[in-house]
Amino acid sequence: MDVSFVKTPEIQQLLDRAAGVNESGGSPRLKAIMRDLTESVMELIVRHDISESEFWLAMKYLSDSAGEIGLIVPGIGLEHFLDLYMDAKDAEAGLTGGTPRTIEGPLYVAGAPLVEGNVNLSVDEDEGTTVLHMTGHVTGPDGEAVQQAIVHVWHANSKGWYSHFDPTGEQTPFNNRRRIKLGKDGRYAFHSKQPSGYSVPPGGSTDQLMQALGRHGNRPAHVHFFIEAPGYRTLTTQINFGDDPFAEDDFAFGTREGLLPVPSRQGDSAYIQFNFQMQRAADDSDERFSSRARAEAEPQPETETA
Ligand code: MBD
Ligand code: FE
Repeated sequence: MDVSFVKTPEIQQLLDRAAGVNESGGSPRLKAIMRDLTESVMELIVRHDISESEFWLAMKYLSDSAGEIGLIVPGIGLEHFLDLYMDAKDAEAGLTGGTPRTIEGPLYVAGAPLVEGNVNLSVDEDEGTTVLHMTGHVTGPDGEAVQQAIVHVWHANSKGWYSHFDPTGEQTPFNNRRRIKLGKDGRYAFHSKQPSGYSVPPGGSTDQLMQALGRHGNRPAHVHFFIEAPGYRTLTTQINFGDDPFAEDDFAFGTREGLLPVPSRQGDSAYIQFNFQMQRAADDSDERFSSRARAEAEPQPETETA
């Protein structure tokens, strides 16, 4: 059958009623979006002649995978699409320059210790891994040192697990997570136990989907950042290790040109020198974080910082 079946009066009336189009209450914006969403699903059903059994299999997948939505969204390219869309809107508005944004991912935890100086991120034992030393500065559009910057940094351990989300339960709450308060020179420096790449939980919903698509669920080793400072646009980004086997094949599409430094390796140490450039905020909302729901943990008493 042809997709135009969805455009018949009977289906169009069904869509109007289901989306509350002629009801006075509710949100007009949500009505419009819901109507388009439902209509798109109907068109998919017809275009691919989806059977009742296939449809309910998909619904079961959706309900079973609720806990992995934060992984499925990057895995199917939607989180990267949001970045591309924001970039395109920025370009249209003449807003270019600075460090590229890239996906946040689902593993940030608010409340990490606020520290200063050359910071150690890794509190827990993590045997056999290299020490990563990362340094650089944070400047604005004119090359000025950004004042009062806070660099939120988080990464996995050598097993690819993030504290707070580690199924082995072996990490303390903020291992490999800190908020670094920068001085007037806008310079940052930290060292930590070098992360390994991330893999989606074996056998989980994301893994099942990736396998069914003939794909894998691996990310290269990477380090996440939020950088915030008064007067500047909050930057969400990450660096991925340019020498990782998955550097060119990230399942989450988070690797971008300009964000793939190759560490300089000497003995048991790896060094990355990376400078960030922020854009100026046009208004208050630019300075804020997006309102995405994020994990939160109790701020910890100050731990060692060197
Ligand atoms: C990660 O560590 C990550 O950064 C992303 C984007 C998705 C899954 C796991
Ligand atoms: Fe990550």
